[in-house]
Amino acid sequence: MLAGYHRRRKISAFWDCQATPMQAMLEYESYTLKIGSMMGTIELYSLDTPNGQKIGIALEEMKLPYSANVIDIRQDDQFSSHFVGINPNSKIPAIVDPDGPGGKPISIFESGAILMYLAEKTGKFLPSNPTERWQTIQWLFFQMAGVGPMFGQFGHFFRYAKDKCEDPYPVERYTKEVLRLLAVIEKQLTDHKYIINNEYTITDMAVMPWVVCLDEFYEATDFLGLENFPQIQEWVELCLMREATRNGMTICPFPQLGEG
Ligand SMILES: N[C@@H](CCC(=O)N[C@@H](CS)C(=O)NCC(=O)O)C(=O)O
Repeated sequence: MLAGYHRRRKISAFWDCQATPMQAMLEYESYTLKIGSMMGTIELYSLDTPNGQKIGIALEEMKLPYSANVIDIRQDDQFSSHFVGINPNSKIPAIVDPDGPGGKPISIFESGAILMYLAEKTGKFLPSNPTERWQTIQWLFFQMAGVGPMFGQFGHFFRYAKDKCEDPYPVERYTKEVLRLLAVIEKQLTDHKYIINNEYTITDMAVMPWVVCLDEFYEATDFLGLENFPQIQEWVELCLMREATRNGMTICPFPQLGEG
């Protein structure tokens, strides 16, 4: 898988580049697509941000064959015509499954939809019991509509745009919302090992990278007082004890800037 990843990274550097020998590139693309579909290899287009990591975790946990393509959003790869053809919304992550419904290729964007698709495809990490299944979907939507957008805005104003905005209001507003959401998760985990009872599901895969991100990307551990959420800490450790989960978080690393 990683060999495929390195080979394709070289190609991705040429996307939208006028000087590219187009014929050779198209032949190469169609060759890798043919080989990929023969093997049922899922093409992942992503980067190791929290939204991207969710899908890496799912692919590794579900043991699906995949090929990882890094989309460097700092270099505007997400606006290349190739990627826009896969996700018209120009955001990572996205996948192309050559073996979709009816054996036909399908491309999917929005990390929550991808997680549900992969869970249905494999019959893993989305409980079959209807009550637990809907609880899983409910908490997945809670992540998609609440945790992701709110934590993301917090990180933007707290870390990345801190020199661009002197008004304290955005940090105050999003800090309050992040703490409120953390308290909701903390409560849910009080009598559950994972978010849905004792079962690791796509919802854990969706929420956990965002909690890790508060520390690793935003460096906000002390500011937010994350030690005040012991159930969350314990659950993050439990998730990270899973080798496939740890591996999945690193499959689309940020290229060093200046790297081809
Ligand atoms: N709701 C989307 C959010 C995707 C998203 O915001 N991706 C970010 C990286 S975490 C991105 O691609 N940003 C690039 C840009 O905004 O141009 C999902 O969960 O897939």
